[in-house]
Amino acid sequence: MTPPSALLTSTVREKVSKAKSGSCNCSSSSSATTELDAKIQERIAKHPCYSEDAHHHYARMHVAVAPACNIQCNYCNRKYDCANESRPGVVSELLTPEEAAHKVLVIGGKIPQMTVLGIAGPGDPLADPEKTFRTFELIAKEAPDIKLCLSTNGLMLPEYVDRIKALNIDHVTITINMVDPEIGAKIYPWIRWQRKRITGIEASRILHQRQMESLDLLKKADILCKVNSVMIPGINDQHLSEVNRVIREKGAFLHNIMPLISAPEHGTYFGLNGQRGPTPKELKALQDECADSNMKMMRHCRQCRADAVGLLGEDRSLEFTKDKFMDMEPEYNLTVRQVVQAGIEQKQEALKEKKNQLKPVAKVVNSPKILIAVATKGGGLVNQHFGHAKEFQIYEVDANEVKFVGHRRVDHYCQTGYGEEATLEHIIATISDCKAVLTSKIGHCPQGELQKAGLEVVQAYDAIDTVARGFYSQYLQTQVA
Ligand code: CLF
Ligand code: SF4
Repeated sequence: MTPPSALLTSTVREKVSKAKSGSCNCSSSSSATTELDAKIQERIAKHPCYSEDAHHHYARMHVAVAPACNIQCNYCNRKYDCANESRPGVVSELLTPEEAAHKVLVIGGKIPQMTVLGIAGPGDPLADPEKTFRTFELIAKEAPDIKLCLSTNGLMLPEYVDRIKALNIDHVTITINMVDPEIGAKIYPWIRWQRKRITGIEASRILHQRQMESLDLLKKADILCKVNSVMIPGINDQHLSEVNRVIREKGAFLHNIMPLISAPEHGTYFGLNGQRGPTPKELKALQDECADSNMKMMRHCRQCRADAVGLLGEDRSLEFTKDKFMDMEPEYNLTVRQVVQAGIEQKQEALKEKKNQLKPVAKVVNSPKILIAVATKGGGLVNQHFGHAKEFQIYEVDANEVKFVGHRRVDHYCQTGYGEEATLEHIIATISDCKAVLTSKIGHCPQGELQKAGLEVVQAYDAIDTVARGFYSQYLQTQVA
């Protein structure tokens, strides 16, 4: 079989390499600023975590090649995946770099809209740098159009920024939960540093210094940096706006504040001690506060597993377990992938145009804001049956915009082919602050129950923006009447 890399002409290689590395030269003129924005847009356009729009269309995958960790977080049990990028209690299947590369080539063929390969555990990728970098090297060689992405706690990052740059890894996430070591001491009981185990406030002081140094070096190297922060009520919730200020000043590109997920069965220090996570309302309030400071906030994170595959809202990892993917032939083909992705770009353009047409000519002042819940399988459309939704995307709507503000997980209503009453009650409780549910189809019974609970039901198959604006106009009329 022709190796996929041999399918590339040198021109394509050059283009791919430029798109992957990006380049931005700072300048104070406004045309340069626009150009800079355009260049950054190009770098994030197909990254489902760095671009909210991309997450409706493009998929990512993770390979679990790095099991070791060099710190202890109080929300982590090392029997499971790194909780800095994953939902607690999840165990991923560990792979060698060669197995991981094979998996990427298989999935790159089967899911041509898979544009990003991330390494996010199951431990810290830089506590096991050789496995991590060997994997990246293999993939960079065989699948040059796939963006490489790394997530780390930052302790060892300063040592590897040059290597990261040399490999064209253009997206790096650091989990930063504090900029004050006294607060850090309540989150991190120890770190392993220079072959010693350091505890107490000294551990957090070292971690903090290394994270700050990492931010500076990434900025200097022009690598886009996302910061993840775990919101822990009573410990760092009041402090995260300060973290936001510091990372913004240090040039981080995006801030992802994630809720602590904590339960006794996860066996973590916080779980066993009854530490609660934030409510959706508390999380949104903090994200809104940080967004007001002009920082780009990520609100569509799904806290995915270290072997996640698919669009962010879906998880196809079970289709590609090791026993299955090792028997599959790689079908990666750059030309096919480019054709499929060009089709997606056209659809995105059409949606954007439709959205722009619906925008009011001038900003409407004092327009009331409402929340709506959307059942979607992706593509920026209302296109999912109510009973099949495992999550609802939440949008804040007013006369000016339809803004994605988060998602809420639910158990799907039609689990056995019939509606489950208890599940419906839970769904209603989860989205009770919304004014409407937008879905492609819904049965009479759940529709009636939702209406009784004060939620309007809109059945449509169209762009989310269009359906949401249509509902909003009707809603305003009922308010006037
Ligand atoms: Fe993976 Fe993370 Fe890269 Fe995305 S995930 S390494 S930046 S490709 Fe994304 Fe998943 Fe949230 Fe992470 S939704 S947990 S932010
Ligand atoms: Fe766990 Fe990740 Fe923290 Fe390591 S960095 S202790 S793997 S959550």
